[in-house]
Amino acid sequence: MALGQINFSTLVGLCLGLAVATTGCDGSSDQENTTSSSDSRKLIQVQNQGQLVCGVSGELPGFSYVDSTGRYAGLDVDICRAVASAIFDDPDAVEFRNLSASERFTAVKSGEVDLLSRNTTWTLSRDTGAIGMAFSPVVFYDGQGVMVSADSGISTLADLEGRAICTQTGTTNEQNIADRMTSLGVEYELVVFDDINVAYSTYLQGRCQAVTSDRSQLVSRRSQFPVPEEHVILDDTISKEPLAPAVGPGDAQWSDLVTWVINVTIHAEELGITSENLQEMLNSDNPEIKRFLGVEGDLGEDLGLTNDFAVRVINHVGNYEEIYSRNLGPDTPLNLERNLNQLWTDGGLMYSPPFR
Ligand SMILES: N[C@@H](CCC(=O)N[C@@H](CS)C(=O)NCC(=O)O)C(=O)O
Repeated sequence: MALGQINFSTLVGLCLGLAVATTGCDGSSDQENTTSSSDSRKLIQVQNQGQLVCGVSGELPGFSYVDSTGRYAGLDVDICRAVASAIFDDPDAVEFRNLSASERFTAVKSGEVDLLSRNTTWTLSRDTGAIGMAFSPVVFYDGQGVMVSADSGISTLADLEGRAICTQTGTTNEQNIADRMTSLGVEYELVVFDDINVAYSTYLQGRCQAVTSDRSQLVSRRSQFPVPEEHVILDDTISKEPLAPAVGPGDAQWSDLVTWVINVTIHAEELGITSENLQEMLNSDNPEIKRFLGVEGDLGEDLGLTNDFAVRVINHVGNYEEIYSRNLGPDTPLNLERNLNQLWTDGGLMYSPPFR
């Protein structure tokens, strides 16, 4: 219903070049939601599709997987849902596509997916050249680790001399381990797989003495092992893995839209706005909050969205802290400390540019 109304309104706005008033579905009120025409071909296509097609891993609890109720869940999944909320006021207006590491960029370039939200490290060569993604802000600062079995006697990377290490092809992990072992002068055998499940089962069968990946992924995968305590992650963090969503090149407005939806989640945490207190915050006298929530100003319109797009995102998905806690926090099997993923005001790296 809401979906239909918004598509219709958008279509009318686009065809006639008119601004059309619609009503928000979050009960947020009396405030006017203005849908403006858009310069983004991708946004128009997504609006016409009536849903966002989002590329995820689908194999990684905490980030993207199908939970016990059959629903996609995880931090990467919530980014897809946040973008769908901003556009459609509906976090379920998403079709998820599982992509392997080596499939992911082609799927964006070919237009098979509208957004890639798949534990993907932002690097220079992925930003430029033949891959040429347009990356959005980092949603999780990670680093690469190495996991071994607790009784292997391996406690440093040097102990991996002459051993086999499993990882997935098409990843930064494959390249980073090679760099680190070369600089340490350690001879080892790298065994790569296109299918991550095979990489981990090969490790569990003992055919590789170690498996390497982003630390969050090692923790996520370990939580699903038959006996997680039998596996330890070495202290060394061998790389920086800033994980960020990405879209295809050449559509700056689409890229801005995804960027500012992510910024909404971070800025909402900074302003203390949650899905719980949102209605109260809509009555705030604070000019910054009024502008951010679209009670005043037209920040959303400039993105091709409604001015209450932040309200939609926070209402359906929550702020960054809510997203983090739900997927990776102490009540989840991953139980990952926020560390670098805290707000800048708490000593972390999460920082949104101003909403003005
Ligand atoms: N962040 C790294 C690694 C990403 C990655 O694909 N990791 C593998 C594990 S090594 C994974 O998540 N596989 C899950 C899958 O293929 O669904 C990158 O962007 O290259």
